[in-house]
Amino acid sequence: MFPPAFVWGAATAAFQVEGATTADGRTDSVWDVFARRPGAVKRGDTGDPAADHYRRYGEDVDLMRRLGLGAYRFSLAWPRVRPDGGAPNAAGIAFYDRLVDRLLEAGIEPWATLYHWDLPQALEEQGGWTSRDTAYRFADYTETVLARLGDRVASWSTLNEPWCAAMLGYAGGIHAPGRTDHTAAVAATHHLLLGHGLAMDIIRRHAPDVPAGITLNLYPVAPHDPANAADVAACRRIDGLQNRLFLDPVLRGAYPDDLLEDLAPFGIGDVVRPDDSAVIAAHVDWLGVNYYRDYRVAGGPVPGSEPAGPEWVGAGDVHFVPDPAAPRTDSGWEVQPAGLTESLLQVHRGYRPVPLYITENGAAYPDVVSDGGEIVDTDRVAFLDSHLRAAHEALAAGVDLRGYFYWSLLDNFEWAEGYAKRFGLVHVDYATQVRTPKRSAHWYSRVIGLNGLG
Ligand code: GBH
Repeated sequence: MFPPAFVWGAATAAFQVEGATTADGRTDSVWDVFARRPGAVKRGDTGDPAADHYRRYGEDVDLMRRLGLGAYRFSLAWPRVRPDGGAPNAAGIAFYDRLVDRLLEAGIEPWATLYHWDLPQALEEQGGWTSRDTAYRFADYTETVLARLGDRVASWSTLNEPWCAAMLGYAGGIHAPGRTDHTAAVAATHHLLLGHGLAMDIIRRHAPDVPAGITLNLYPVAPHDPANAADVAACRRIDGLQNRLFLDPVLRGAYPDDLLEDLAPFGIGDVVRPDDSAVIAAHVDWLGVNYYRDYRVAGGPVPGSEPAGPEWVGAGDVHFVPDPAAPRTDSGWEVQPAGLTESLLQVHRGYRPVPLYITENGAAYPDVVSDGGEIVDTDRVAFLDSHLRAAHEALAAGVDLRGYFYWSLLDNFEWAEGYAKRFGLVHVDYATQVRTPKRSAHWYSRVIGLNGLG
């Protein structure tokens, strides 16, 4: 059993589900432009049609209600709300107005994320997140959203996974805007966090009673050989870049000293101004943890390992070591439920007390259709079951865990992987846009009804 007020939800993100990328005044985001770059996204997939959620949100809310979801975590598209990062666009904001009202009518809490990676392309052309000014433009956008929806949203999140936006987008070249410049990625990291802090202040002014926080993707990191000093050092660096670079400024008020040193050659000292740390450390009411897998790392090559890619800025010689015993999802990621307990404990033990939500956890699996037409995704059911047990273990260890959001409600645009990787509880036939709840949806619905695993 989970605690009585535990929040059960599912998540999506604007660019991954909405489609309708030119409707009602929306302009290009960095992802529209990146997806048109040959080779950037598998099979040349783009943000259209996605799950056509922009037009089918009513049907989707009905589906959520039938599944018994208590909350729906979605993001707003900045280029709908302020096209080109410029003036507010009433027609674009109106979509979120309709969505929020519909959710409230259905008795589902709207959990809104302000930024899930779809920066207006016009702002990227002025430097994007490498420019300090973008943090202030994000604050302006936040102001527009809060003025309209502040009172009706149940919980606000500023950013989703700034690590991905900064490191995969500006250093790894894997995500939009597809840059491969380590100095740019460090500047982007800081300006995203600054934008978070500025946005928190605006949320407080418009919606002082509504809880607000930030969502980070956390991964527990372990040394391949704990007795090997190079492996231990590699572990410190990867844990630093992935977890502490974001957790520390938000929850402790300063970047860790070891990272300031590791990132000095990439200009961290040039972008951080003395007053920024107080802005970034604005009080958050909760921290969102997105959990997918864990990492084992070595300080040099070991059999079966892969060298760290360019997104690991300043990590030096690091190799990621697979666990041959772990099952894998369709994305090739190891299924490591114990890592979820560990990530939650890392925050619980290492930082000030803060309520935690699992804002994403999920897996891609190919659909298996049975004779009766049912999508029998037993792998996903097993994934959910093991991760919910891991979440429950964290609760038993004293972690203040308040809710769980499955990623994702619907099959959707899985970024550089396009539509081939399906994370949904609900299958989407992209040709007809017909929605079919998979076996996992029914299984999850039962868990919600029982408030436990039974
Ligand atoms: C989350 O990111 C996102 O918030 C969500 O939008 C996404 O659909 C979901 O996970 C599933 O991926 O790093 O080289 O392996 C989690 C972090 C970042 C993990 C992109 C997969 C793929 C490129 N994800 N990453 S790589």
